[in-house]
Amino acid sequence: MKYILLPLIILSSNLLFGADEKKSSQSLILSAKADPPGQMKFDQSEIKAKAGTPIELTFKNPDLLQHNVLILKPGTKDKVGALADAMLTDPDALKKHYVPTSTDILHSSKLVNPGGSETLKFTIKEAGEYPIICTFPGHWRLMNAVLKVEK
Ligand SMILES: [Cu+2]
Repeated sequence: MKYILLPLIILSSNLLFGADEKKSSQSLILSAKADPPGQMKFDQSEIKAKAGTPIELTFKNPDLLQHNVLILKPGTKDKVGALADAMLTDPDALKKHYVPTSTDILHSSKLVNPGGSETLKFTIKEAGEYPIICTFPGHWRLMNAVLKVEK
């Protein structure tokens, strides 16, 4: 009987903790594809979140290339992508982590080195489809996904 009870207690406390955590924030994980390396893609094309609840988005980079991650206003992927392309001639691009200057960019990470990760914390109040792109030169056309925020 002892042997059966202990796992049950651990399991139920995990369930309670998990439920509690959901209310305060939602943890999302997005990764760069790394097998084979250099694909310039995210591992998911869509991630979902709830409007109004704090989001903790962890971006992992197991790839051999550097990548970043940007969350954009709905419908601005091509516009911000064009700004990312234009950074090729910006001498300060590396210093800026290849993040263009634009009010369409809601949140952005630094340039994440191979093997690194970064967690972005933010809240989105309005439901919608928010583009996620990497703005390292030449990546955004392939390296994009959608953060689908629902009510
Ligand atoms: Cu990239």
